[in-house]
Amino acid sequence: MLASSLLQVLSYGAVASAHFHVLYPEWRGDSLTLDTASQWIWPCANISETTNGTRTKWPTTGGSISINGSHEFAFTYVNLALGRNVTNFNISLVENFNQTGAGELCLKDSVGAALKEGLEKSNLTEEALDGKDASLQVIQIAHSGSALYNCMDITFSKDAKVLEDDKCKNGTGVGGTEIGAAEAHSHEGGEESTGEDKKGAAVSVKPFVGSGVVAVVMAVLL
Ligand SMILES: *[C@@H]1O[C@H](CO)[C@@H](O)[C@H](O)[C@H]1NC(C)=O
Ligand SMILES: *[C@@H]1O[C@H](CO)[C@@H](O)[C@H](O)[C@H]1NC(C)=O
Ligand SMILES: *[C@@H]1O[C@H](CO)[C@@H](O)[C@H](O)[C@H]1NC(C)=O
Ligand SMILES: *[C@@H]1O[C@H](CO)[C@@H](O)[C@H](O)[C@H]1NC(C)=O
Ligand SMILES: *[C@@H]1O[C@H](CO)[C@@H](O)[C@H](O)[C@H]1NC(C)=O
Ligand SMILES: *[C@@H]1O[C@H](CO)[C@@H](O)[C@H](O)[C@H]1NC(C)=O
Ligand SMILES: *[C@@H]1O[C@H](CO)[C@@H](O)[C@H](O)[C@H]1NC(C)=O
Ligand SMILES: *[C@@H]1O[C@H](CO)[C@@H](O)[C@H](O)[C@H]1NC(C)=O
Ligand SMILES: [Cu+2]
Repeated sequence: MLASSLLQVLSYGAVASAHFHVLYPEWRGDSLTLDTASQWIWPCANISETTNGTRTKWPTTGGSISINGSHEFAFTYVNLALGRNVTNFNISLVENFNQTGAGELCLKDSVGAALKEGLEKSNLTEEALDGKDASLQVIQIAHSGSALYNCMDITFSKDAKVLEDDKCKNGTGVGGTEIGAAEAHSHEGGEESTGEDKKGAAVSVKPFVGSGVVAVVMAVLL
């Protein structure tokens, strides 16, 4: 009996600790229940854009992003790919971010500066973005070092708004901190691999010292 309840705890732990839900914008599909889905599969949990077909209108100045994490902490990235059926998530909206506390985490309006910078690099204006389809990719890397993926399909709209406060909350004890590049290199033991995974995951398309640092500077300047 002890053994079986231990087993239950372990298997519950394995499931509960290995995944995250996307709350907003609506995700491509429920990667926890769809048969062929797995959050371990790059770039979008093996869910194609047409599985569900839902696209959320999202502001051209950057919209809200809300997830429900199951880890006490996880390095969290949000990337953007412009177009449809795309795998080139080369615009980084959130990086070097350490989600702390399990539960609902909502970024209401904090990705605007990074989006602006990504558009500039892509030679696109905010006006040109209006009406364009795109996909967001959320990556979480937990203590095990493996990366989890989920994607959300959007259409940029100058008329779309960020979430209202009552729909965008952080759960009790949930928050996050910026990881400095130096700090991110200073893990010990098992966590060393998170640094490597990070590079492999989001970063085939960008250098380690990326736009996040610049985005922070911009956020301060703006
Ligand atoms: C799309 O997927 C989400 C998450 O699984 C689900 O809530 C929603 O009902 C789906 N929509 C359609 C049109 O299938
Ligand atoms: C990915 O999804 C396809 C169907 O869309 C399926 O045939 C394939 O087995 C899935 N891959 C994995 C590793 O589950
Ligand atoms: C987040 O996930 C936990 C565990 O599955 C669940 O109890 C909770 O209701 C979820 N919160 C939201 C806002 O979806
Ligand atoms: C996206 O891919 C799906 C499946 O591979 C395909 O049916 C669909 O036509 C593609 N859409 C675009 C816009 O290329
Ligand atoms: C991330 O947050 C967790 C929980 O607060 C902390 O233990 C860990 O050291 C943090 N990691 C980094 C690199 O900031
Ligand atoms: C953007 O434009 C500049 C100057 O015309 C060019 O050097 C650069 O390669 C362009 N970048 C992209 C991503 O197209
Ligand atoms: C991202 O890739 C797309 C095409 O795949 C390209 O048009 C765009 O300029 C790239 N943006 C950056 C910031 O590299
Ligand atoms: C949730 O926490 C993150 C990290 O501390 C913060 O950036 C964000 O603004 C918070 N969200 C809300 C709705 O307060
Ligand atoms: Cu996990």
